[in-house]
Amino acid sequence: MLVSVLSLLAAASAVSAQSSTAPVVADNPIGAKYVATLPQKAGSSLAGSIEGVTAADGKGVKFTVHFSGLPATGGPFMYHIHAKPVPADGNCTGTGAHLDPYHYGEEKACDASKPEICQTGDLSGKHGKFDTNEFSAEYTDLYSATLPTDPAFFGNLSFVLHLANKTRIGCANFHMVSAGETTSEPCGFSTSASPTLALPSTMASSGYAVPTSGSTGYNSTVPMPTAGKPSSPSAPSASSTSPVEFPGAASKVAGGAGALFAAAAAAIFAL
Ligand SMILES: *[C@@H]1O[C@H](CO)[C@@H](O)[C@H](O)[C@H]1NC(C)=O
Ligand SMILES: *[C@@H]1O[C@H](CO)[C@@H](O)[C@H](O)[C@H]1NC(C)=O
Ligand SMILES: *[C@@H]1O[C@H](CO)[C@@H](O)[C@H](O)[C@H]1NC(C)=O
Ligand SMILES: *[C@@H]1O[C@H](CO)[C@@H](O)[C@H](O)[C@H]1NC(C)=O
Ligand SMILES: [Cu+2]
Repeated sequence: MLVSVLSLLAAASAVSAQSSTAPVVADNPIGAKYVATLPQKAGSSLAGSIEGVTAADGKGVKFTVHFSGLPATGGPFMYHIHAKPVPADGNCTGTGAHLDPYHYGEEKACDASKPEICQTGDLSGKHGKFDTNEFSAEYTDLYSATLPTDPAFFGNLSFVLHLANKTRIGCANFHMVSAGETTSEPCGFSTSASPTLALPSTMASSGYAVPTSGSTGYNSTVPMPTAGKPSSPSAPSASSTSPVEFPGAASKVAGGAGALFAAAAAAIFAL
């Protein structure tokens, strides 16, 4: 009996890690700005940057994207926010998978007409790939966060530029230009905004960069806004591959998991 209860609970918790819809992030700090710039590599003309600024009324993030010097073949090119920063050695593989706090997964392509179910980090899936030597775009992504306590926060992460076959041809870390100002301060906590904290944009790294002697120019100890310790929900952990559960996930699967939980609970009471 106990065994069957445990297996029911295991099945239920597996179901609760299922994907859920990304909410529109409506409380981003006004004026918050993060920038990531690809470093110049010897022998490569590839250049680019992504800037993310809190969009109007704190709803979503306005991204300004520039790339140039793309190879003549290998497109269409894709770019994403990844779940981990670029490591000190500059190896883009170290950025892990895409930022995907609501567990859409890697298997299904993003349907741009349903951006709320895509991986929050799949910027080119939601807003367009490109197949040109140069590319510029500006758009608002409603599911990205400049609020450090939001699961879709990207300010301490990275972006990766890929060939169509997923080869990572460049990556860079986001750095804070401004933490912005929160309009409301629930429970007296403040994000102690530092509106004009400028960080050198050269503090970025890319995959397979030849290490220059002396310094890598990269420093992973980026000052981040410390907006107090969020108690919930947790952001995706960089060091863990196990799925993070979010409150929304469980309610989305009320039919499956809820029924299983009910069955399990009933079984426990029957013991
Ligand atoms: C990806 O495409 C590039 C350019 O077409 C090619 O040079 C490279 O070998 C491909 N990599 C893989 C893993 O298929
Ligand atoms: C980058 O990291 C991956 C995975 O850790 C490893 O397989 C690969 O050899 C590394 N590449 C370089 C150039 O160090
Ligand atoms: C990024 O910042 C958030 C909020 O402070 C934190 O929860 C998360 O662990 C950080 N991620 C990384 C990869 O440092
Ligand atoms: C990075 O910053 C930390 C703290 O400011 C410092 O101790 C460290 O030496 C720096 N590393 C590099 C590579 O600049
Ligand atoms: Cu990617």
